[in-house]
Amino acid sequence: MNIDTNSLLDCAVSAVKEAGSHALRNHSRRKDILKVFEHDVKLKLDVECQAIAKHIIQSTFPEHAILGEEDTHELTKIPEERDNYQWIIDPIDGTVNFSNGLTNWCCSIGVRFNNKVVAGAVYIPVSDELFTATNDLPAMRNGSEIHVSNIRNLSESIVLTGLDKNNGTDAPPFEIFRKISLNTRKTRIMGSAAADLCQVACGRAEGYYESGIYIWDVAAAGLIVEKAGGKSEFITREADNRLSFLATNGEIHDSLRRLVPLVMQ
Ligand code: LIP
Repeated sequence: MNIDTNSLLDCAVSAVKEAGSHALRNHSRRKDILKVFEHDVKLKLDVECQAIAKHIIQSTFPEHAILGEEDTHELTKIPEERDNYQWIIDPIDGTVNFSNGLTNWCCSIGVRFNNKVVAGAVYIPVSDELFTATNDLPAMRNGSEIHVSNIRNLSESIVLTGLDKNNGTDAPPFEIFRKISLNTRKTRIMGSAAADLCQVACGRAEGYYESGIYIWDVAAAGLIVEKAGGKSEFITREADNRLSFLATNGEIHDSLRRLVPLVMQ
């Protein structure tokens, strides 16, 4: 059954706002850590915020599938759904930022049907910015339409990225970072993929590239970039479901893309 994307978006908006606001209200508990990894942490608030989002989604759409970052223990088995809606939740994207008191983090929820994202909402609580899009509505920031920038040259562009450190310092991401830095006006690592993509969507940066991320980092915000007039694409998908993802204002897409596969494994 096809559902009006407005209903999906309304539910996604309630869920990101409730979950994101819960994290902000409980900022004093940001160091309550469940698990420490070499380059990451998992917080009690990650789990709580996901539960809040799930409860809202399940109350409205009980038959829909949910893929939440905090439920996914076996990363080789990320399920895809056919002929059903699948809600993809990142309760706190930028958990390390949040836990350390840095302000760039967000809550992100995308809705897929037959593996195509049809609605997405990203809420950045600290700046109270809500980014939204559906496949038939434009991208918006706090209810006003947004557009990517019209910068055409990579040399004048700001590109946001991250460094996937899993394979050590000789790994391709370090070489890609060097190339991007040398060919753009500025490269920035801000620590939240979904929030970064929203910056591209509203014209504050021209591009985003990162490897070693997961579908919940980019599902909602990839659509938001596209509906703001930009372009996004999955470059690779590894056996463990880690992804390389590129999104731009469209104008610099080919130039930025040319820097990526040269050093890709
Ligand atoms: C984070 C991303 C960030 C990336 C981190 C991590 P999390 O998501 O958004 O850009 O560099 O490795 O994946 O884990 O905070 O939801």
